[in-house]
Amino acid sequence: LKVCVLGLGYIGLPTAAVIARTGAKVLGVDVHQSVVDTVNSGKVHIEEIDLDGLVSGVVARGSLRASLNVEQADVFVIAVPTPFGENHAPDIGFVLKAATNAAIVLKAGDVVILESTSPVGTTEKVAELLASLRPDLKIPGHCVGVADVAIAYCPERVLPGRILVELIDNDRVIGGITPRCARKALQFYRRFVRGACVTTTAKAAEMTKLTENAFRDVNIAFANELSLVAEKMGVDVWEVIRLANRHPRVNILSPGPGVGGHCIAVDPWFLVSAAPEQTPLIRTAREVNDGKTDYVIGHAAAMIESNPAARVACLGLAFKANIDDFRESPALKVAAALAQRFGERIQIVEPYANALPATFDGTGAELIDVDSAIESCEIFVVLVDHDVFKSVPLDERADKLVYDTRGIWPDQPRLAGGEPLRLAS
Ligand code: SAJ
Repeated sequence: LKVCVLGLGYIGLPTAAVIARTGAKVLGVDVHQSVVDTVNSGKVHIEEIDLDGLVSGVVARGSLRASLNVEQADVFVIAVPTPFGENHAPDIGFVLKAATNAAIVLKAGDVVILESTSPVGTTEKVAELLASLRPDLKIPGHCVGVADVAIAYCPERVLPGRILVELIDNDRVIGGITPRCARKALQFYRRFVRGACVTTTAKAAEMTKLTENAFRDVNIAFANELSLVAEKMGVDVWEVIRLANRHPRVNILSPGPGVGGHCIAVDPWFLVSAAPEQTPLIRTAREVNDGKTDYVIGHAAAMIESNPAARVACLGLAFKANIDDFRESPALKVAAALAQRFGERIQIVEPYANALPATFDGTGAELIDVDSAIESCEIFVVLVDHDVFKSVPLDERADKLVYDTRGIWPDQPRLAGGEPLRLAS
């Protein structure tokens, strides 16, 4: 079996490597020469647990290679980005470009699968495009009788940090332009997926993916809203959530400094932009989560202003715990805003960074380690729940003024009535 994976990013590269491990001959295609060169040398350009070993193995065996150009294959997997542009409208330009490239080499019997998170209807647009580019082929949805190729949508659902495990173990939703397309795509996923593979229509599969991430966003927004209410009431929100979650049908997520990453903070907008009138809840959840970041900036700034002599440690820049991914990170946004405003009073602790990102240039903020922060800083703003932060014992931080946006230190002393604003001495 020959497989061509278009897009060698966070999803495409692990997917290509996992398929190559099954013995298929995989060509990974990317628009960046540097990515192509890195993969061909058996290395990886992204951080993901165990990915480097897997890629070097399959490249050395000749099962995976990379190129700038698409070649003939039996299965095409499109895993390119779908960013959003002006007014949160999704941009499927990269998907259409990838499909256009595949169209050149497409032949009867091939399967084309879109994995990129996409607005509902995108797979049908891909079919339409292929029909217009290849009038010599019978394209599903655009022909009578049995089509020459199969076209399906199968969203990725993997969690960064667990990608290689979840690619195999998670259930997959496979949506075909026709039921026959879904069955063809199913045969392909059965090669490497241990989870259940369920088939449906392309549109239902597209909406399912968006729904999963919107569900999580709405639930995080609920937790973030609760954190504001609890603060106003002078109640510990973490305590309330812990207690409420003892109810058998309640499962509240964790508040934080906002929602980051490239999925949960983006995908709900695909639903909102497609059906603005029908999505007040999903839109508001997005606004609540983005608003929480601004709230945290304001609250931390007030603490810092009230203690003009204190030095401040911002703990974490990553968009979530125990990863080195800083894209769309609310922690980074908060730390950068504080550094812009308070300059060299701000120290950054991020064990997953070798240097501070460029947004800190000229602010005077410095990257330090946890021990230096404990020695030199009086105010701690906890922005990421990295395990290394959680393990700092109370006796090393009892005298600190702490703004813990992630609730990692439930034993931290608090003044009655909520967060203390001023250092005792
Ligand atoms: N977060 C909270 N509170 C929580 C949970 C998360 O504030 O209780 C924050 C995180 O700190 C982070 C953001 O939300 O900033 C997103 O983190 P996440 O762990 O919820 O999700 P991602 O973006 O790493 O991955 C999600 C996953 N989707 C779901 O869980 C429904 C993953 O399965 C998807 O494959 C991925 O999006 C994707 O690519 O769409």
